[in-house]
Amino acid sequence: MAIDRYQLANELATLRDLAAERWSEDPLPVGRAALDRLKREIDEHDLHRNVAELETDGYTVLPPGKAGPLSLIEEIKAAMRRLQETRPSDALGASSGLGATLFHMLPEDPAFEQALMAPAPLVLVTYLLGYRAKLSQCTGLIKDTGAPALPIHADHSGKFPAPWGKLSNYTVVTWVLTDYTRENGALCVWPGSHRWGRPVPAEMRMAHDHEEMRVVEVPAGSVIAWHGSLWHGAVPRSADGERMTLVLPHVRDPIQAQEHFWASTTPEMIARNPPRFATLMGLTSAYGWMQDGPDPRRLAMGPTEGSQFE
Ligand SMILES: O=C(O)CCC(=O)C(=O)O
Repeated sequence: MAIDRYQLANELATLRDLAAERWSEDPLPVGRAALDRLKREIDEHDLHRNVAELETDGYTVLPPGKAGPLSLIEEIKAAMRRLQETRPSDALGASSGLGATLFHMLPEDPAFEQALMAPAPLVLVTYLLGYRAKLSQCTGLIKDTGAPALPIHADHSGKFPAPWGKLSNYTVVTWVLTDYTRENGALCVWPGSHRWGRPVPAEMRMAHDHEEMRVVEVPAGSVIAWHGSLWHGAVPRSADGERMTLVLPHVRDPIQAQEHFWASTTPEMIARNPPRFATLMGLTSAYGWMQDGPDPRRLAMGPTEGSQFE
């Protein structure tokens, strides 16, 4: 059965019209205005230390309660458990080091929208990727006892040719849903490695015990964000029970998102979220037209080359 391209273009145009209406309530800034608004938001959410850590270490941690209430953590976990019962979650196989994977969870429960729109992590996304950042994945990871180490890698690998420039083009926001400890199979990072702008060499991929690697031991409810060039992985899980994580990678506007969020966004989702939600879904991006061609309104919503924060 072929997709009806005229119907698809019409449905997409309807969603984009709604996105444009919401945009007009709070147009995303360009140039100096982008920098000024970002500074205000960093002040408002008291994120100066986190922004400094993104520069020096390439990652930062928001403590429990800063990104969202602990009740939201419980809602996210419950939604993931429901999905795990109804969906295959072994697409990548147990040996991948990612555990059971639940892809494209966003349209399945409003708790994921709340995590995506949580103001403090979103300021960190803006700092790394600009106001026009799009969501690239909404993925759940569930690791049980015996889950192997996740090899050390940088998220820019396999996406952008190296050497990488200093800007992040892909940034992960990770919601830690169960305590991260070494035994629980926590994330591990090589602080400062994002400044090298190069992939992890093959001989370092299993160097989880290297003296420069830091195991990120943080309690449930923490949120971790990192630069796309940061070398990171996860240590194996030896403890009983499960490690649960919500992973929200984002990309800069002209970069292809990994999941088709425009295809699963509903008018209700656009209506119940702040205007920026539609931008995160890719619905205000200039590109991705069909036979209707480029829309001058969406071209006008793009950056002006004035600032990396646009
Ligand atoms: O939490 C993990 O196991 C690591 C996830 C990861 O490497 C990533 O999201 O890029």
